[in-house]
Amino acid sequence: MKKRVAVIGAGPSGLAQLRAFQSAAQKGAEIPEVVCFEKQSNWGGLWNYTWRTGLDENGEPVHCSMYRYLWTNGPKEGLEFADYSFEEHFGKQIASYPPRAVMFDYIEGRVERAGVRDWIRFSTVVRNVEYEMETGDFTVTVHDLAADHVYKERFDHVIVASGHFSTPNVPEYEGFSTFNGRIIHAHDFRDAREFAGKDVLVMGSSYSAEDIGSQCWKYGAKSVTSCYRSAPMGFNWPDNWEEKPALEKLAGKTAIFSDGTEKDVDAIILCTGYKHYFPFLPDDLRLKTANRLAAADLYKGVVWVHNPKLFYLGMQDQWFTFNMFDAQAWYVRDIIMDRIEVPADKQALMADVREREEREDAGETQKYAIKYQGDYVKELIAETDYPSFDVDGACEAFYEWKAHKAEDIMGFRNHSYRSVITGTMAPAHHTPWKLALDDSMAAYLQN
Ligand code: FAD
Ligand code: NA7
Repeated sequence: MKKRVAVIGAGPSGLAQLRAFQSAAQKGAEIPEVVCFEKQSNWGGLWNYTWRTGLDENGEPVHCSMYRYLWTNGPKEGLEFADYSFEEHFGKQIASYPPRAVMFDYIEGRVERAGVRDWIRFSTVVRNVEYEMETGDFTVTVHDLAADHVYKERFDHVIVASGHFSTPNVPEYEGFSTFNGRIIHAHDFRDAREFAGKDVLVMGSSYSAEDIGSQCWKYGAKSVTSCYRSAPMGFNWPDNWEEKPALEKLAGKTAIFSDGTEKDVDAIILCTGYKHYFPFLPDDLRLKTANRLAAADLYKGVVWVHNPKLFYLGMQDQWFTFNMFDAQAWYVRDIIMDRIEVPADKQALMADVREREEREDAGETQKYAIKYQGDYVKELIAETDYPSFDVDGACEAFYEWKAHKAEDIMGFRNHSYRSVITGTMAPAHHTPWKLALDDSMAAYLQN
């Protein structure tokens, strides 16, 4: 009997898994039966934009955390698929920080060509996964939302690719319940124009705070105030952007910070991160980890040490994204297809996790972290037939990107980088980012 493999989620990670199996089949290998369950009605994961917030048309939590006018926050040269370049997809080289719609088109292009759409059961949410000791397989319970039908199927392996930037971490501060303005989490932020003319407070000092604050600034907020719990972002902000230490409380519309300073604000956007949240998994299968590079309990970053028939993709904090998900997916495929052996000794699996954690903790700089994740990508691709590429070159693009941000936070997206897949230099975009208000694919591709 053919093995059966369940993939949960058809975002970039789940799609990487489908493409990995399809590419083995294309080379003549006998592959397992692969079934992908996706709760949304289309693929692309977070990149599949919706205007909706809260609950979706089926009453499920909306997955999307992306917003209008989102351009990639790192250079595309750091995430390019090694088996499907931007040039191959668009027929030409394009500028380095594509808007979301351009990225969605690119993600979709590879899997359309692979012909794997039929492997996906859309509008189908995974409700429960259980491992049966006697039979050594998993029972997966799903809800077909379109047909309103719940059913179970058995699988030899389960691959969790449901993402971890969708369930918001929402703290509460004194005075929130009596504030007469909008308080939203980044997950529910959609259109920066809503905040034009307003004094906006963004809480947090990571990617969401930086980018959502920048969006609000670009689309006409009167002022942006950001506040940090641990460390400031420390960029050279425009004149109407001020960075403050931690919020202590609100008094009416006045935000009071830990240094005693105050600012009247009209709206608060909580850019306070996300939770790894797997409501469909029981205790013995459920990953509990901080958002870090060495995710807890995952051998080689993907194999669940407490039951190596279960895998997780993309659960790390991310410098590398699409090409790292590919490296992981090819690796998991080869374990399932008995091309790569996982040590039978659980202590060995846990020792691997410990070594990764210690090595991550040994470094303090962002450059160290980028190289650490680059080395991880190299480690995995060395063991499979995923096309090898210049990972160090991609790290270089990330180092340059960091320097460009330090130079000019509202101008870093005007820079171009060389593709490590095709060797071609990206053209400069026709309009500086802060003046480019139209984020459509047609506008972007006019280069
Ligand atoms: P996701 O994209 O989250 O996909 C997971 C999929 O699983 C979804 O389709 C979801 O519907 C499905 N799913 C979840 N639960 C279930 C269930 N129970 N049953 C069935 N299906 C389920 N990365 C970059 O490289 N560049 C960027 O510029 C960038 N910007 C970002 C901006 C924002 C605001 C956010 C939040 C993230 C950004 N990222 C960016 C990182 C992003 O995590 C990755 O690009 C990528 O989307 C992760 O892919 P994934 O497949 O692991 O997860
Ligand atoms: P991150 O990178 O997890 O950052 C979360 C931020 O929120 C970080 O600055 C935290 O401060 C801050 N935080 C968390 N809890 C609190 C509370 N209770 N009070 C104040 N501040 C808090 O999430 P992002 O959304 O920025 O980025 C996630 C992904 O989305 C990323 O990959 C991007 O590509 C887009 P800390 O530094 O821990 O003190």
